Amino acid sequence: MLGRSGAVLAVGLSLIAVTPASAVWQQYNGHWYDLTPAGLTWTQAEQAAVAMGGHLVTINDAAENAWLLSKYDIPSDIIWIGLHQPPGSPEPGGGWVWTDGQTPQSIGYVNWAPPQPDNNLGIEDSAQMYATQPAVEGGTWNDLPGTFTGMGLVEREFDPAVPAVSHLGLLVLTMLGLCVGAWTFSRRSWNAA
Ligand SMILES: [Ca+2]
Ligand SMILES: [Ca+2]
Repeated sequence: MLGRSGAVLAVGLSLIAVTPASAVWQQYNGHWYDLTPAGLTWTQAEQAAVAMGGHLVTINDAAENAWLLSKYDIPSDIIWIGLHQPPGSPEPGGGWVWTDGQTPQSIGYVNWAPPQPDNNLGIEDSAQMYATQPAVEGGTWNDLPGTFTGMGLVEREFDPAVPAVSHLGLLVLTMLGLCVGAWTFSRRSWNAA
């Protein structure tokens, strides 16, 4: 009886833990991309990206940058990318790091719009991608205050069409399995006694 109810509970918990899928994911080079809702600071956009099963985008080369611009050329809003500058970094060009831990140096690619990053007013620590309009050069990057609000460009490594159980879900299922196993074992021991 517990086995059946345990299985039902496990299925329920796994469904809760399933990463929500969006209807507008677009695939490129084995990764999937989408936008967060609008009106988010850089940090909120990254949190939304994580909730969507990914992170704010890491742009590895000019081809990925060009593909992103072809799909997400949105002049009406700030489009956050995953490049961020921790507090205390040497200004204006030091310390920049992508959400996945890679750096422009480790990747060997940047696409700042000259003279960016400029740390304007001394408060710019988060990167946007310019649209083709009204910027002079679409697809280039600019540092902005992370407190500004816009949409985040999300990149995830796993197919959104295949629901992925989160680490928490796996942990819960493992614990549940151990409990059911222990209960079954103890019951057999009791019956054998
Ligand atoms: Ca800065
Ligand atoms: Ca700037």
